Amino acid sequence: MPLFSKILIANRGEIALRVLRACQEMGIRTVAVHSTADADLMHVRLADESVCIGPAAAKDSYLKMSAIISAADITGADAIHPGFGFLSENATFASMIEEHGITFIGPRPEHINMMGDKITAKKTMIDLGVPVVPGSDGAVESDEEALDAAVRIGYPVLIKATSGGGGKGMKVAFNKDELVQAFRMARSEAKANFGNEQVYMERYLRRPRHIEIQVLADQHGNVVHLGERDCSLQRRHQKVFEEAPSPALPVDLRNKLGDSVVDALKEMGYRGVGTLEFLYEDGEFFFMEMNTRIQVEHPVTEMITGIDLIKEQIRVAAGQPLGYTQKDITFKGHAIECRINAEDPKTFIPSPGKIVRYHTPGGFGIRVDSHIYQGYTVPPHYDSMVAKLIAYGHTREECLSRLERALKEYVIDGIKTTIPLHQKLIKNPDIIEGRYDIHWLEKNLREEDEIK
Ligand code: MV4
Repeated sequence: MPLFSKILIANRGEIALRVLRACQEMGIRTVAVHSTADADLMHVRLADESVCIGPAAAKDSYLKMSAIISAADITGADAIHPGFGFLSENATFASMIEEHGITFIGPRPEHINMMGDKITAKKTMIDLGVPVVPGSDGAVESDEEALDAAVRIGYPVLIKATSGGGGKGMKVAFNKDELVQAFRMARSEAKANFGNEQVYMERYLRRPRHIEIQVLADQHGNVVHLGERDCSLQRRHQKVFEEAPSPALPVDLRNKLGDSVVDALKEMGYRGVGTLEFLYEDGEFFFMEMNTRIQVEHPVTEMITGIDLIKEQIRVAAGQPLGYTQKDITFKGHAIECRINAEDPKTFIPSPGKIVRYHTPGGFGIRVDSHIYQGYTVPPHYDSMVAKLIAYGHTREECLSRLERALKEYVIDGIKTTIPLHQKLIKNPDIIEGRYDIHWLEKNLREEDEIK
């Protein structure tokens, strides 16, 4: 079956280059689209064709559906890869593309919509037998309903926006005196942030880990899982450091959860890549949300499975069958990703600007996914992530030692980066031992501040 002849990459930065590299290896021509601030991006130089789609502000370029679809029409692209962020989980965009006779490299619009609504996502997973955080039965609309639900769930409870995700507008209530105010605040923040005031409630887990499962499905009903990633090290809901496998997860639990997730997605008729996010506490898993896109941290899964997730995304979007089953997938060794941001490593204030000297680490077990180069100017308009440093080792210890020496080799001069933060992190006894939960990083950054 022929794949696509030309793919338009509707993204920027590191992931745009990652997709371009996959296309080139597959013999597929590429179209880069970029804003006026991004003409110097590496993938724009390497693409077969490029189209400027608007000014720097994302809403006028990378989020402008008409501009992107026009660029696809003009260049004759037969598929669009949305990357992550921007329009990657926009069901309207996916439908519009398909109406133009262009393939959206991603799930069906119905599944994007279904998972974009967090209440529907949870209900779906409950019905399909996936373990879910105990909570309200759907939306909570009034003070009385909130109080009733909290009694059933048990305090502390967490109030979340139906249209949310990424932790925005979440409120904890430890008792009934705190609940009504928390409920009202959550609703007004949800309205302001997402234009939808609907909220739901969950039992608040105090010190869980964030563990997510990678899945891959073709259009013929074949679904596999590619194991988990531990993404507990976050700051303000931004992941900082991710690893696979999780240092906290016994192998039998991984297989059990993986099988349950695969069964659920088969039943749904899902296609494409996806990630199910769970909280893990005291040996128990609780589904929170599903992301219907490729994720930033996909490389750690690639390193321990040997599967190129971007190529698989392209193949299944073209209708090709997976060609392997769950028992063909093996997990080997350990991989860790450090997200390197153009930020002050202490204050996290963005540090855009010109890179005057650049030297990337290399050698056995080291991978750098990045679009930056010497002489490149990091623009101030977008996300501050400029590189992902990924280390692989037969053991977690070897992986950490490779990271340590690669972080030492890495030279990025002219801007501030979070490399020093990672250097400190990987020398911390808790990190070395794999003893951390979702609050570990912020707590440790706070304590460091207090010492000084
Ligand atoms: C939770 C939770 C505790 N209990 N849900 C934050 C982002 C959003 N996707 C879900 N989040 C959380 N949901 C229940 N029932 C704690 C968090 C949370 C968190 C989750 C993952 C990684 C980092 C986090 C940091 C703070 C809170």
